[in-house]
Amino acid sequence: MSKPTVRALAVCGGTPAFPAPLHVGGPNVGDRRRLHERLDALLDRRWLTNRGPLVQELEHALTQYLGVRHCVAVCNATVGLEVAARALALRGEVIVPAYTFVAPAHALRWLGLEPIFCDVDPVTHTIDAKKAAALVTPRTSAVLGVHLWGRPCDVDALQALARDAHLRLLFDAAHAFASASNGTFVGHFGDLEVFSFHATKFVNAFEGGAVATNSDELAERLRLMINFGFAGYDRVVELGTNAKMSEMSAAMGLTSLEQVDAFLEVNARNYQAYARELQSLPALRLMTFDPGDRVNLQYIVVDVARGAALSRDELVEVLWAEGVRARRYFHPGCHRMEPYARDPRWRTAQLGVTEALCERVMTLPTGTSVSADAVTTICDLLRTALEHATEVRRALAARRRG
Ligand code: T4K
Repeated sequence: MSKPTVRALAVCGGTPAFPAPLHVGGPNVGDRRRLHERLDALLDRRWLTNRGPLVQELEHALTQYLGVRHCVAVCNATVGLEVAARALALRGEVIVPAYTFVAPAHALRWLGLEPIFCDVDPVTHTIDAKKAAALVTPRTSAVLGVHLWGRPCDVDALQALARDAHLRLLFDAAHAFASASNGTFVGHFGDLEVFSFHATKFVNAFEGGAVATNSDELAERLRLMINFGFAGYDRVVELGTNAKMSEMSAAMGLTSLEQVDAFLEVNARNYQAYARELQSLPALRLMTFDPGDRVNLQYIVVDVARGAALSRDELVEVLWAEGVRARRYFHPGCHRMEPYARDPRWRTAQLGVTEALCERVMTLPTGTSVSADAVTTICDLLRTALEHATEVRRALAARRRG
């Protein structure tokens, strides 16, 4: 497709570039035949959940892939975080980044713990370990880092903080399956790490997750807790819940896991295509990563420079009109969401980096549902919009007036 003229932009009355919407997080499907075989087999077995053979196979495959001692499959990462917090006997306050999806904060609050929101690093978007250290009080029991965008946190600094302040350290690794820091896979850090296998994630199990740990003791507690505390047919030895993964989810998880290399390749191809195309648009800065890290590139993260011809929100509106469902992840920051926002502490808190990122960052579609040509088209749309900002802004205002 040749570069669109401003008149061809959908906000200016043109035809949307993508008749079927392109999503951030459009699922990676994998090999359907393998999935169907697994689904047929599980139906034939009539064993649908409660740590059936597919869940066991998935857990084994995950531990093999990551080289970690234990992976406990769970129904989703949010409940996985709740169970993890209980298994670690957290109490009082837990330090979490403000700039992330709301799930980790909610998981803590759901348990009656108090999330203490910490600002993030402006370059990596992950929790700022120095600022986290300044938030430690006698009531703090843990730090919960989030490997945002699949990029490992500064694990060394956080491990040092946890050791020196006698805190537990856990990671929300929802975005970070197959990511690694200096050759060590995410899954090995802190006391434990929680992956998400939600439909939109790099590896998906429709809904699902896994808690990875190298601690035998924690793994045992987690296994009891996710199954009502049952240690045998009718023997309950712990407070528990139902956080089990179903066999159907495990079937999808295994099918997805078999394709990790292919997914990594597609994400790298799309990332390079975005990097090439966005090079000529200095107002749009594509997130870059440390050479020592391996990142699964499941998120294409673009920082719209302050002073760009169009704002992040205007660009997102232009893209939505074209069928490109760019997201304002993670606006407006967890501390600005309920129930936290009503707390005077968070209403008045100044988390400068988080607030700036919330205003400037957008994520663009990638994954196996997005071709390299689609990436070029998306970037051409952005280029045309930025080059004709005055006209685009006028068109946006007219659309809003209806
Ligand atoms: N920690 C972090 C850092 C997280 O980002 C998340 C979840 C969690 C913890 C909790 O993990 P889980 O408990 O979910 O395992 C989506 C996901 O629902 C959510 O899982 C994810 N993070 C978050 C970043 O994105 P939403 O509400 O922003 O979007 P949603 O689910 O409507 O999906 C995004 C787009 O994907 C949609 O516009 C359409 C497309 N889509 C979605 C689904 C479900 C598809 O094309 N097919 C699909 O099946 O939360």
